[in-house]
Amino acid sequence: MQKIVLAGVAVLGAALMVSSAAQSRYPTLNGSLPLVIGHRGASGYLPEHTLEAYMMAIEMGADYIEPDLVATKDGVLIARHEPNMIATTDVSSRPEFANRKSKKMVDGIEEEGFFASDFTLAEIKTLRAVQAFAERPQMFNGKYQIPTLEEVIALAKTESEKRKRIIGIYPETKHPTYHIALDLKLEDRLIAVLEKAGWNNAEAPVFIQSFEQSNLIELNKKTNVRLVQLLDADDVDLNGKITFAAPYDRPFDWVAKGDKRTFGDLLTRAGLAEIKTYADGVGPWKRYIVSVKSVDANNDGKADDVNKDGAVNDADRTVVINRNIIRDAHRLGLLVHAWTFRNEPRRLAGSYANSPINEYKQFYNLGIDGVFSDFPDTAVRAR
Ligand SMILES: [Ca+2]
Ligand SMILES: [Ca+2]
Ligand SMILES: [Ca+2]
Repeated sequence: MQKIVLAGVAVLGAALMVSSAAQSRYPTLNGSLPLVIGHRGASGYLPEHTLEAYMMAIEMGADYIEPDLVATKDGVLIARHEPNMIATTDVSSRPEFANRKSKKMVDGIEEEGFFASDFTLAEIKTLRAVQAFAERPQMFNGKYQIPTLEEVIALAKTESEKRKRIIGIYPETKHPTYHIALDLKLEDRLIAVLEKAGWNNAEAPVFIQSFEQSNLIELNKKTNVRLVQLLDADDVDLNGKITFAAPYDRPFDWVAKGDKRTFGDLLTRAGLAEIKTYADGVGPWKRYIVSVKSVDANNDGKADDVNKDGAVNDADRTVVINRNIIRDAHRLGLLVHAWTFRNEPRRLAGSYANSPINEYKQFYNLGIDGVFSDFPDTAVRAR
């Protein structure tokens, strides 16, 4: 009798899985639709990492919003892509902060600018965000504040309630080793904020991501929140093969401890199995999955300007499927969330015929579990 009941449950389970997979149309790991992650908010439209940019991503249908995290002098986690605020805020035009200009080593590279760790949160709140990409709208510069992680969580919760759908957060620990050297270690601070929000658990709508490995291994021991290992690279060669060069060749904690492997080694089957011991997914640069190949008809070793617009960029390249990383990762039960999807024609391979929809559809059809997009409206439309 018990056997029959169990068989019935199994059939019901299978039926549910089929219906949800059919619903998603795409071969994702768990049969649900690929997630649209608002990369730095709707950063294609508004200055990145502002509540306004996150709000726009939510309005456009993003499932997750993505705050990159750095620490202030007083140890508060704020949303910035870089510890150096010179390119994304108006700090360099503020005479009151002129004496804060300094040089610091960030992952082996010397930078000059205004670093978050030299400013209190109260001081940072007087700054205003600016658009860092010259080709994107500049009209919102000087209008929006720099948000804290707590404010980003509050926005996600309020909007989830209002819209009757769950909006998650996808925080990235930026430069964990650098922050340890400043005595502003990120991980316990992040856990404390998640704990306060009631989101320090496996069921919370949260993924924590990092390009470094040691801090994810540490986080895996301290929290049940889902973790994603990011995987960078330098570029691709003329044939579409991934190339490795510092500082994008390996996690900086590996540089610090002399581990000579590259991010590419983490995407071999053995590397993925290693990631599986501490993380729930991988976040590779999209070129690991679908790369781009150049034309070099004149054999000078450099990519040609195929579309003759005076610039050599992705529009002159054609797509080539690299290795089936999605399949390898899925076999191990790892999610795959790739980055970064952008609408600008120069960032789209010629094969997509100027339509970012075609790029999303290719990745969706390959079974990608999530996409980090600067233009979440397009990612949602393609889905
Ligand atoms: Ca990020
Ligand atoms: Ca050439
Ligand atoms: Ca061109």
